[in-house]
Amino acid sequence: MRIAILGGDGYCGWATALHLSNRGHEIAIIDNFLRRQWDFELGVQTLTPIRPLPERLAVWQQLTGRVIEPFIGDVTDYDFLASMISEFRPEAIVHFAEQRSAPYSMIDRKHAVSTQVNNVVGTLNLLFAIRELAPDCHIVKLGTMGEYGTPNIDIEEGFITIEHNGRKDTLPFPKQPGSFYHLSKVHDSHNITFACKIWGLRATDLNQGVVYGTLTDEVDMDEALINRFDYDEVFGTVLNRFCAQAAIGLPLSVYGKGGQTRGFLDIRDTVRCIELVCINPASRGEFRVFNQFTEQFSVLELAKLVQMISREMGVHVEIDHLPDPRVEAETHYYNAKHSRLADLGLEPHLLSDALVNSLINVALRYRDRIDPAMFAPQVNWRAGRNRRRTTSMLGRDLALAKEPLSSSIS
Ligand code: NAD
Ligand code: USQ
Repeated sequence: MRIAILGGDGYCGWATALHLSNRGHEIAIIDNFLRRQWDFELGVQTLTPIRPLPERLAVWQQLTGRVIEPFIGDVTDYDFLASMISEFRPEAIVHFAEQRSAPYSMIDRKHAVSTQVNNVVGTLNLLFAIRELAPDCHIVKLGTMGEYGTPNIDIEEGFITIEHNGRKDTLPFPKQPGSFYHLSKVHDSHNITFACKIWGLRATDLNQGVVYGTLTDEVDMDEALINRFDYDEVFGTVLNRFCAQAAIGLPLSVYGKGGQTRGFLDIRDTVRCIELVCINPASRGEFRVFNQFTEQFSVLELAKLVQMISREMGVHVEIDHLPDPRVEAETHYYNAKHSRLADLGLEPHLLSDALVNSLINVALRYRDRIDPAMFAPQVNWRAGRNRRRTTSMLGRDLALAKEPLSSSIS
């Protein structure tokens, strides 16, 4: 298939692009390197030394003989997006190109606005461009399990059948997101549902859980293909942070009681899920929702797991309970359905299978690059304005995002 990966220089996008290319699909990567700019703005960097995109792609081509076509530009720039679609003519577009950090979106007004503008406008542009230029193209959109929040009932896959005053209907599952970032995904879901209904587009919304792991078969082929491993307080996800903390003997930073339970999946399953969804597309006019995760854990369970494995490796780490900087339930019911990807053939990897190789060993390998100052949570949900350290990029990032660097660097 011809598949365009929006956000293909990022964590999920890079691993997915390589996997699909390796499987024989024709791949284009679309990215404007906004994420690399956000790291610069915040003064943070991935633990792993990721290479510039042209270098990554050249190494991939040398190793496999496969070409991935880069289109460098901004998906919030309609003309750029439309020209990419006209030139590449994708059968599926996988949309990863959004600002994906909840803490980033909660820094202050400017960051909340730039997150929602980037995410909602990019997705709207995509819907209009597909309607105009490629109405048969399947949209594979990355949503998040965090759209649902933590209701005191089972979470269904996108829709719930309810009876009210003697009448019955199947309706979108209620959304109770926990950050302006998570809210942007809810807005996207509504816009996509509407576009499928009025224009007959085809779309799959993947409500993905927290992704972990660095290695996939493809990324592991060469050091130059290494993927991101974010551990800072803004972009670092919880398991990465615990493994990086363990690697330098710091206490694990559990927020509050640690009963916050989330769905998780291995990056090897992310890439597989995307292929399964692309080769089994939604029908015209259909808006599908799949919950994309494989196991659920509480934050405290994860901390205990990392502590236990570290002990087996000869390192003793403590578990700290820090005041929770977020507004979220610290203990709650959680039971989310996730059978639709398994029905398509997903055979999950388990965390027990990845924790040492894909996380702790990677953290140990690059431990000299760990900056302990990156762990302390500084973004607080209750504050309207956080004093998060940023560079002078702050006011410029949106303006830069509006100026495509060039339409292609092929
Ligand atoms: P990431 O930040 O590593 O990658 C996103 C990429 O998109 C970056 O390379 C960035 O430069 C690019 N981008 C952002 N805005 C853009 C724009 N306007 N135009 C062009 N490129 C743009 O994020 P990720 O972890 O790979 O996440 C990818 C997607 O998956 C996001 O939508 C995220 O919400 C979703 N998701 C991620 C996780 C996770 O645990 N990482 C979990 C659930 C859902
Ligand atoms: N947490 C800690 N200690 C830490 C960091 C986080 O206890 O040092 C807690 C948080 O309070 C939260 C949980 O761990 O309860 C998960 O936080 P996270 O930062 O790992 O993940 P989250 O903010 O939910 O966001 C990540 C991705 C996002 C994606 C989401 C999927 O950054 O793009 O949408 O996971 S989900 O969680 O299903 O919404």
